[in-house]
Amino acid sequence: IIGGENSLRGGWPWQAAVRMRGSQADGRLVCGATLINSCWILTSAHCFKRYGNSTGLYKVRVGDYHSLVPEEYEEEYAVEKIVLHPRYIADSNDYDLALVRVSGHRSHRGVTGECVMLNRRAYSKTLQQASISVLSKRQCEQRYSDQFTNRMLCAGSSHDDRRVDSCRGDSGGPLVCERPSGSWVVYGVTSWGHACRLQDAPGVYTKVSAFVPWIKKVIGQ
Ligand code: 4AZ
Repeated sequence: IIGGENSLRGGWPWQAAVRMRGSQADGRLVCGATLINSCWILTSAHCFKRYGNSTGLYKVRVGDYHSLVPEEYEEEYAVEKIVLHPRYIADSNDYDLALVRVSGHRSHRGVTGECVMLNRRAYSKTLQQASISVLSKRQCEQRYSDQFTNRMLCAGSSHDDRRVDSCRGDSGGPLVCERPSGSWVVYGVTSWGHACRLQDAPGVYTKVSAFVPWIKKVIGQ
């Protein structure tokens, strides 16, 4: 996130992260994700483009705030299953959604590889949050023309002077909205955009509402 702020510890209890497991890149951040029940996380399909969708390569961390400090509430799990949306095609941004089933076995927290990661790219060490506004379909189409489909929504900063945006490392993570009742809804999954924090280039998110039947079918309820 660019232009965001530190989240509160435990403030977004459904926030999860897909990280590399084993090898020298242990712990390296792959993508953000959202815990949608006790076994499944929602993320974007393009998260598995680079290293493939073999479950042994990844682990899922939940409850994290400071990526380098093992904290009381954080937990890591092995990955049991990765289900990419069947209509997702690599190199397209459409249908950019995946479900990951987390194993019941907690795995060990690895910290070694993270120092490597820190040297490679300057991701924030603490979980960030930012407030953005969802734009109309017409505004998104104006900016992205036919790349923008019915499976997407776009959102950006409402203040020109303090622009905030999602960026590399945020992919797969949630765009959430609060209902008047106070409950929160996963509205979007961070997917793509033309650069980050560029004026007139809102971030593009997978529109979760278009996938509710598929999600229910996969997670079996
Ligand atoms: C990325 O590279 C990325 N501002 C994520 C979000 C956006 C752009 C790029 C949207 O993962």
